[in-house]
Amino acid sequence: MGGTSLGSFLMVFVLVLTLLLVVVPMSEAQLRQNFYADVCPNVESIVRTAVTKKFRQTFVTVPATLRLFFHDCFVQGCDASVMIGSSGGNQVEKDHPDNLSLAGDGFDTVIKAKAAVDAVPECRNKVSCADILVMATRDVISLARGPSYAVELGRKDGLVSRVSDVEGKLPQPSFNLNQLNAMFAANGLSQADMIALSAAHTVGFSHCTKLLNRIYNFSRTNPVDPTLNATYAAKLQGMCPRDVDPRIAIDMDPNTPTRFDNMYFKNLQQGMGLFTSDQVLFTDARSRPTVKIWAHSGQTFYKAFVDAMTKLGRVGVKTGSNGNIRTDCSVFNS
Ligand code: HEM
Ligand SMILES: *[C@@H]1O[C@H](CO)[C@@H](O)[C@H](O)[C@H]1NC(C)=O
Ligand SMILES: *[C@@H]1O[C@H](CO)[C@@H](O)[C@H](O)[C@H]1NC(C)=O
Ligand SMILES: CC(=O)N[C@H]1CO[C@H](CO)[C@@H](O)[C@@H]1O
Repeated sequence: MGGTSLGSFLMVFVLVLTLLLVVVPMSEAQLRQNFYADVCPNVESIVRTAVTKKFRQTFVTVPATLRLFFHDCFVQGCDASVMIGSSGGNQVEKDHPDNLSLAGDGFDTVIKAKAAVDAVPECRNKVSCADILVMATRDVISLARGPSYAVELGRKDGLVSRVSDVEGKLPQPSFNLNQLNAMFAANGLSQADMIALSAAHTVGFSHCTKLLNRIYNFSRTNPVDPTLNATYAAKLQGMCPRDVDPRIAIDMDPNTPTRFDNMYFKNLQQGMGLFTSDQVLFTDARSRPTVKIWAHSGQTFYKAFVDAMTKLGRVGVKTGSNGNIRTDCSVFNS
């Protein structure tokens, strides 16, 4: 070994070390708790007050905000791009058919919380819509008597929202376990994260049209999905007749529809998962053990859910010049 190779070894070593020091923290995108402590110290209580007021007007605030957060993060990252309204002929994320039932109350919750934040002079235009959506989501979960947790903040709002970006990014109710795992893995989420997050279906509504195939047309030999509880299937047929008005929606958790609890997992054990993508978590032997544990222990589920929500909140976060702070959450800054 000559002096040159030792020299180049050292140079490479120093280079790699420098890269590690610089790149690793940057890839975490600098989210942290109390991000607004200096510029808008009361932001979390301002948002909570606005969300609580909206919650008292309608329970739909809870599922609508929670689902809006999920759809935001899975398409182009948690950057409030889902909130952009279409203008002229430009189709944006929320115009995609998969947005169905992104209930207006979710958008309204963020817009009202943003107005409350911006009404405080020192906070005006300092807090991103993406972060307001994260805080509002945390608040609706605890208002529905789910877990309370601290959120990481520091996201910027995205500069792009295209309907074409939604294609293939959101899970479908017909998905099997492999398809679910693949789509969540593409967002850095594990099977356990996927199962925990799916329990969001412990609150909220589904349009009948999303489950008709399971109760009337499942297969030629058996029109009702055999993994569906027969008593529940009959009840669903009562609420959702074949020719149902497509605007009719039903509770996704028939037992405790307004409570954020672990009933979702207990329902799965009874064959009462509403979608194929729900029930498969119990029928597939790879995910069943997790369902059983969380059906048994609400506290264990809560911990897994909070961890998974925190990871979901880190997906595709914008910082620096690839984002900004929108003055109106539904319009790009001009
Ligand atoms: C795992 C794959 C998932 C699939 C296939 C799926 C699919 C669906 C579908 C089809 C609906 C009914 C929409 C309608 O008919 O209006 C729905 C509703 C809902 N989803 Fe999911 N979802 C999934 C995961 C999630 C996750 C991870 C969350 C949040 C963390 C979530 C939150 C919700 C909520 C809260 C509702 C009720 C919306 C409302 O009442 O306005 N879902 N989901
Ligand atoms: C059931 O299947 C038939 C024939 O395949 C189709 O015409 C009908 O629209 C389907 N109904 C539902 C509710 O999916
Ligand atoms: C179907 O649901 C009922 C409650 O609605 C329950 O008593 C029964 O055990 C369930 N059947 C199966 C096979 O899980
Ligand atoms: C809330 C919302 O923006 N809904 C839109 C979802 O997409 C359909 C078209 O696929 C629009 O008609 C809805 O207005």
